[in-house]
Amino acid sequence: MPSVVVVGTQWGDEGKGKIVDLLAERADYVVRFQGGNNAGHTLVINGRKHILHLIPSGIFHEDKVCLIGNGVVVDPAVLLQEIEELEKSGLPVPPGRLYVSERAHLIMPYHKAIDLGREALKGKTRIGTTGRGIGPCYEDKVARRGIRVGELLDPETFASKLREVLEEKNFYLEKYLGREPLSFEEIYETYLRYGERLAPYVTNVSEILDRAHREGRNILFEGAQGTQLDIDHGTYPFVTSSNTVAGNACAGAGLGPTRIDFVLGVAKAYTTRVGEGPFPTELRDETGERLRECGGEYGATTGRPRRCGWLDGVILKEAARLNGLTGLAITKLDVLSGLPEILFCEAYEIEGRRLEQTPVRMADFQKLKPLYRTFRGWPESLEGVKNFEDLPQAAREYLSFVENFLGVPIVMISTGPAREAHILLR
Ligand code: 2SA
Ligand code: MG
Repeated sequence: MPSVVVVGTQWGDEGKGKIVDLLAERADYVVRFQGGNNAGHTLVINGRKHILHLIPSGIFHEDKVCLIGNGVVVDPAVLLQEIEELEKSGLPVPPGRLYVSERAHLIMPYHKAIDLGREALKGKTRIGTTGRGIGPCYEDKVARRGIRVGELLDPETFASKLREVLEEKNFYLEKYLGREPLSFEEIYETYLRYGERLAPYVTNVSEILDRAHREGRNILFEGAQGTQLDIDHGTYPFVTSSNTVAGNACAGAGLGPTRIDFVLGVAKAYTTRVGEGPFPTELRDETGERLRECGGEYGATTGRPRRCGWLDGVILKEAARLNGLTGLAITKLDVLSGLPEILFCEAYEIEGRRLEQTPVRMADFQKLKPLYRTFRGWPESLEGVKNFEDLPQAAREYLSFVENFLGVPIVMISTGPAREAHILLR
């Protein structure tokens, strides 16, 4: 496994954190390449629950180097707090174990204020963002007025950029969103202190990766969110503000596409979504509630209850195509235990026509009907199952169908939250 990219195939929360944690055992470097602290990876290690938002999950393996790439948007307060909390729980995070790209963009207090202010103003038409300032930060990056981590280390550059940008932001906050203007001095002082503390971690991540690749090291790219939240390919505008597809591992970390060997897609055995936006296989009934309760489907970042539904083959096929998946990891199979039957969406129907891909216009989603294939459920618990052959027959039938439908081999199955609860297939 030289370089592997792990991505979510649905709307995030597929259980990527656990898969990355397992793969990290064989990796030398674990890299985040997009998103920010809108991600939340929950890991259960030795019975203890840890939630990471910015630091790659590889941090729990002591000999790995964790990298935050240029494509990530970094809230320095969150990053420092995460480092502190890990250290408090007995896990030191010295520079050398963690590096942050000097080219990553900083999430500033006005990004959060704008994110929250806009969502409040939109009311019913809101996106349902995580409120972490992700979108406004990426906007500034693309508009070429963002402030990068490297600039925080030079007080003069930082002051002049902040002064210029803040004038515009305060105008927008006050006049358009009806919010209080933010103080230059306060932000400046606070962020300079962040900068001092982060300085030893800041470096050129692309160079580290290039060297690692030349030395034949194993690199693991940890995607955040999921394919249907991709800014280009997802259910726009109900998406996040970065490219979540595997291709962005290269741009977001500074490594060329010829350096990637394997793309692993993570799919939950059913579907969930948090926030607003279309969700064709959503279950607004008891089965949906049962999935939420049994699966503990509450956001790791915001605690919001996740919407739940059947597995959607249409979006999984899109994920296989958009990411060029070489393998699939199925998570939370155990949550389906005890359901009398299990439905799988093979295609959609719209105005009497069969549709094999997601529509481009939001209005069309309202007219969709999922076309389901029904599978037998299984009553058995999957606890302790370590081989595919030992799964209940109905579970094997379901998985084999999914594998053939997508034309992507299932390489791993997760059967519970603990590190040990998984089956390796190849
Ligand atoms: P944003 O904040 O601008 O990225 O929000 C835009 C949309 O993207 C969705 N989004 C997510 N969906 C699922 N999981 C995410 N991460 C957290 C987690 C979510 C949480 O891992 O548990 O805890 O609530 C994530 N991040 C962004 C978001 O819901 C919007 O629909
Ligand atoms: Mg998550």
